[in-house]
Amino acid sequence: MNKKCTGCGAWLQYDYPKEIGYVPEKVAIEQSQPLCQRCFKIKNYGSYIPVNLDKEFYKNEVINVIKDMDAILLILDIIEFESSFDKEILSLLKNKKFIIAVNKIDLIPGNKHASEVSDWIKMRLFKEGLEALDIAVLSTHKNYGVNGIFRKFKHFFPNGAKIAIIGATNVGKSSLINKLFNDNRATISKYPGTTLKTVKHTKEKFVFFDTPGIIPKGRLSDLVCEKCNLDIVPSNEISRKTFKFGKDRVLFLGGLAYFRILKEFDVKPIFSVYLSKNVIFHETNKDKIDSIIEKHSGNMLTPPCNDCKTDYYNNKFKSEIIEIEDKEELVIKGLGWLTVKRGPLIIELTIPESVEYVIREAFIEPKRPEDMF
Ligand SMILES: Nc1nc2c(ncn2[C@@H]2O[C@H](COP(=O)(O)OP(=O)(O)OP(=O)(O)O)[C@@H](O)[C@H]2O)c(=O)[nH]1
Ligand SMILES: [Mg+2]
Repeated sequence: MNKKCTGCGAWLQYDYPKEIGYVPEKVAIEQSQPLCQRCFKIKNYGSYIPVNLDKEFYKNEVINVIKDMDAILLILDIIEFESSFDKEILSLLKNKKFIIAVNKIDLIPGNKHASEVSDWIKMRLFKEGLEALDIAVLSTHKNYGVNGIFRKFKHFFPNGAKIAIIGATNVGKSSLINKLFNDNRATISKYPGTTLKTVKHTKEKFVFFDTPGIIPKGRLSDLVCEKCNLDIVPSNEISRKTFKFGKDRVLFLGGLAYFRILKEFDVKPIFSVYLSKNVIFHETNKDKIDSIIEKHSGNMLTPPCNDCKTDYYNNKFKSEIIEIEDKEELVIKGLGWLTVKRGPLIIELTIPESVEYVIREAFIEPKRPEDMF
């Protein structure tokens, strides 16, 4: 069969039910544009069907597609910004014309004007030596900014163009396709790795190529089971809690990571932590760290859940001393971030060794003292 699934791009086949692209023979014969069984189940039942393809498979697919393009549309996720602004992904933009779209702005806590978001992105691109044709601010959930993107392409390419939509897994590439075409053609899901091969969509003189997401390095959310992954990656409102802590107080972020305040100066530091609502905070003293992990991981300290905690704690952990100044943020990739309101904040952070963190100029200023613990 020489057809691709319109939902995920996999080549359709009816011989191997456990392989990607499987569609029952009867459906393949009767329907002109059948969906593979996996897409059918995701779309109709919201089921999750994991696919074990390695990182290189997705990356090579994207590298091949962009060779032949007039332009690239790189989608970033404002909430998972540091993972989606991955060096490997940015390297694909070299010598290409590109537009950046920052998606999921509906999840930003507080009021942030679109122009503030795009100025901040411009500054981050400049630091990487990159210049976009334009920057768009987007929420496919709220249908905000979608038509603006198409207008930008028409402006820069009045004769039409071939455009690859690329980015990390789960940033909303396929969601954008569905909004651009005002239908439900692409399979989208809460889980990373939904699109498997490139899918081509034509609109007026433009051809958009929805590509599989690239798996960035260093995300904590990739170390837990699928259920916990959903709990960690914010899909609706983000929780913000503000703390004023003295020396040797410890804050657990679920059972995933914790940090201890190492020093206290004249006044206690104040900081806000932003995480998915499903990650539970727990405050304690330094002497209780080990006993709390032993007694409460998988229940009071969750995620990780009881099913994946053993695998999670089998990772090698690192403890690193980090100093964060006023108006700076510490971002733990694939988990969340912490903004310092009154610093300096000197902590010892304990996270799995493969997880990366970044200190950046604050994007979101910590707010009102009334939500302070
Ligand atoms: N809050 C919010 N969620 C969004 C938005 N856009 C997409 N999502 C959600 O993000 C998740 C991933 O969306 P997809 O469109 O499948 O992402 P993708 O980039 O195509 O993912 P892969 O195919 O795995 O690379 C889904 O749960 C979407 O509902 C948005 O604007 N706001
Ligand atoms: Mg997709």
